[in-house]
Amino acid sequence: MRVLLQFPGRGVAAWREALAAALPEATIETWPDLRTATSDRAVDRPDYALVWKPPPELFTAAPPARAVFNLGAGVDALVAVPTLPRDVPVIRLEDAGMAAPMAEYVVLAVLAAHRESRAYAAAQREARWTPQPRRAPKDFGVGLLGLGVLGRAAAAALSPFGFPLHGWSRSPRAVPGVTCHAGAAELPAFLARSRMLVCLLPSTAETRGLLDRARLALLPVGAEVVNAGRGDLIVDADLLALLDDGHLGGATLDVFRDEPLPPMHPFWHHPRVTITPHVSAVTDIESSVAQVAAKIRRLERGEPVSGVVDVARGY
Ligand code: NDP
Ligand code: OXD
Repeated sequence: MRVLLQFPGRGVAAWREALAAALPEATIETWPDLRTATSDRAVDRPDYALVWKPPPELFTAAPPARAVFNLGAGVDALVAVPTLPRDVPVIRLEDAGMAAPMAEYVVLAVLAAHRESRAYAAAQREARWTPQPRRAPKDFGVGLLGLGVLGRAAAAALSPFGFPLHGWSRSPRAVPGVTCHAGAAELPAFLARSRMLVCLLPSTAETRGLLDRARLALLPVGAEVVNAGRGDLIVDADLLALLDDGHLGGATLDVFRDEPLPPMHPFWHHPRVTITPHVSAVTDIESSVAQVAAKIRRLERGEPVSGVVDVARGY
């Protein structure tokens, strides 16, 4: 079995080592070394390609015969590659060690907002002793945009704190402890209940720009937004306008339209924006490789696998 591995930067060595240990029966080639070694000669089709943000020429030169594996949970970059083969399944990572850290990130942001950490940080800078009134968790609704692998993990991690939990998905879902909403028609009611809005949606044709001024304005006054899905789900200027006019209380952002976030972007110095550099759930190589290797073995036995992407739908 031949596996082609591509990962930008120097990280490819660690992926290769883990893959060789998990799948000793495979011959592993890496991109772009394969291209360099074969120059203009035709390359035998690899059985599987494991990729993260691949260049289009990878699929032209070495289209995989059995499957493409995305080395991340979000497939927005991959499905945008015009040469992505249409005759083999595209399979994404599911959790693979990301759900627990994502749940931590969400809990941290929600508790910080509930316990008024922005107000206390501002008071401390001015040496002001200003106790804020206690807010009951039951009055602090948390809305989860996206009830997939990560949204459900965040909901489970939030459940002990007593916040009313709401969720929104494309198709109707039943998640224990969560009042579930689905589809565009139910979005306004969901937003109106979200004192804290946590965005864990994929970036697709339907979700890009979803959080614009009109929708963000449906959140209760003082609401905070967490975005750990993708940067283009939010219209940056609309978020800033609602922070500045006092409708929104704060934003915790892990993902951005341009990454790294450009030095001149107004998010950097906004007093009520907290920024992390796309680290809420970093891909864990060992768990990811174990998951991919297990799925390759299932495919080799002719068995179905989970995590197959609907390329037309975009996730
Ligand atoms: P899943 O595919 O498991 O879940 C996606 C959820 O979004 C589903 O509930 C889906 O609805 C919902 N959804 C998709 N489109 C729409 C729509 N048009 N309207 C309403 N709901 C919609 O993905 P994961 O939970 O694994 O990951 C979510 C995203 O998180 C990834 O796509 C990626 O962008 C991001 N991510 C960010 C990381 C980071 O470090 N910041 C790390 C990993 C992922 P339905 O249930 O009906 O299918
Ligand atoms: C992913 C990510 O999608 O790291 O896996 O953002």
